[in-house]
Amino acid sequence: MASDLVIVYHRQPYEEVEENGKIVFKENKSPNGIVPTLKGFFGRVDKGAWVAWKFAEDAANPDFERVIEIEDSYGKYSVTRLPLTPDQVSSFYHITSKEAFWPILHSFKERYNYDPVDWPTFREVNWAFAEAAAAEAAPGAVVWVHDYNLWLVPGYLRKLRPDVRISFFHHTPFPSADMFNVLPWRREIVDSLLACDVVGFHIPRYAVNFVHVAQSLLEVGPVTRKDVNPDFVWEGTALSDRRVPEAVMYQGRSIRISSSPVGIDWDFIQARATDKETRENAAAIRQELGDDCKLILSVGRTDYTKGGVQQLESFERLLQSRPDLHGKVRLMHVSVGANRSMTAYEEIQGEIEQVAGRINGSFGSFEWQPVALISTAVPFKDLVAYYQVADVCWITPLADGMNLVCKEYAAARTDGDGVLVLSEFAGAAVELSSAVITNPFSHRSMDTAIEQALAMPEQERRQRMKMLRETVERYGIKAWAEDQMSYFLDEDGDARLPKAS
Ligand code: GDG
Repeated sequence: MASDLVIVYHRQPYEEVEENGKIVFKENKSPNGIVPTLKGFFGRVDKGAWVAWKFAEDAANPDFERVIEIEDSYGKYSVTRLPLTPDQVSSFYHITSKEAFWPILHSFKERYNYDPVDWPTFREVNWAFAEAAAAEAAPGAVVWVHDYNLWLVPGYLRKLRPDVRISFFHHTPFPSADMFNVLPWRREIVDSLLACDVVGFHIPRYAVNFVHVAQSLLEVGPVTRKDVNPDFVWEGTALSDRRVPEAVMYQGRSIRISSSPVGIDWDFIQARATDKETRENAAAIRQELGDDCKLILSVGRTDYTKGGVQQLESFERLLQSRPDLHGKVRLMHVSVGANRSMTAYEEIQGEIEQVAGRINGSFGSFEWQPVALISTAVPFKDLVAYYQVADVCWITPLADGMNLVCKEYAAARTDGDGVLVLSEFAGAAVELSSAVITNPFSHRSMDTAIEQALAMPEQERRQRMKMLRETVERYGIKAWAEDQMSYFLDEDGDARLPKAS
């Protein structure tokens, strides 16, 4: 049956678990990550579909079904699983996406690696995603494509299915023209994105950058501009931008430009934060820490963009300059590698381990270990307990599309206490200006921010946390979802996909 909504996202929307020698599909209950939110849209349509990839060796199994029907708490939907060979995955994902696109998107020109890119393979894989989406979409359906590794899908899909409505959301930053135009495939990528009806970003700055890039490469027509939602606080950080482009004209078509920050599932985190197990867990962590020892928490994937090394170096300087803090502060640095096989991430993990080891070697004692470096994923319920205990949440990426950890921290602080120190180069800083905002490229800024956070009086902590919590609650995942859906209104103003009640 043709689908009204097709979501194209490289990851599968469920977990495959072996039970009694059989593979069963289990709902992925992880609240973090975008998958559950996207699946939430399936509850609004008669029929939804998802397109993801799967290793070809699994597909070689005679029982393999390319399209499977899933029924879970999100409704009924089908999943098309595109078999990709290990070489295709390595080429399209690990090399082209992670070694060429990722550094450019995050403005790390020096890490950009052009040489191993096999562009025909990237095209071929994107074509396969587009073909699968075209096969699933009902006439006039909405096809929602996610992230840069599928940049060419909109262009191919528009050719295959001129009738469908295409939306594309970027989860990463979108850089300036000087940076983006380093990519030799820049025109092809932008031409494909301009085949969309809507191109979405987290914050206005990325949308502005995209429009500049498009205008630098192609005949892109007048841009209408409007003031952003006045409830948002846009001033005061490196990424803030008060004006947002609304649409661009290209080849006679108008393409909407959306800027809408992804939020977190507030209700889910409130429920987790207030349940008995979490409370007990948090109390045990606090007891182990001791009353006069402060916990600084840092959580992020192991990635050079997340600024882990720079942060640990700042902590080292803090301990050098403030002997009075010895034994009185601990840093829990959670750095989990998602791409362990990649050299860039192995290198960064090695550097993190080296600095953490040096700090513990220089300052630690039998009773006190300044840095607890955690390199395996912490279960989310435990993470919420750590959020509740952490006196400071220290989130200092060098570049980050949004950053959900800082929002999760505020959501978990049902006690209204705690300090968030946040890099101005995280998209979240645009909304969360009541955090202690810091510039991770400056030693002075990093060092004063962490000292300020540790010394902050309770009244100020509570005032700032109140504002953070209000913002995070108001612009949660539901607000983002509604905003995204609002672009799919019919000409007469009716929503093609019914609004959530
Ligand atoms: C991309 C963009 C954008 C981390 N460690 C553990 C753990 N996590 C969870 C956090 C959070 C998620 O991972 C990380 O989310 P981020 O938003 O920080 O980062 P990316 O993975 O880089 O995501 C980013 C996002 O897309 C959404 O558009 O915000 O800028 O780069 O939810 O809680 N979760 C558990 N254990 C861990 O050890 N359970």
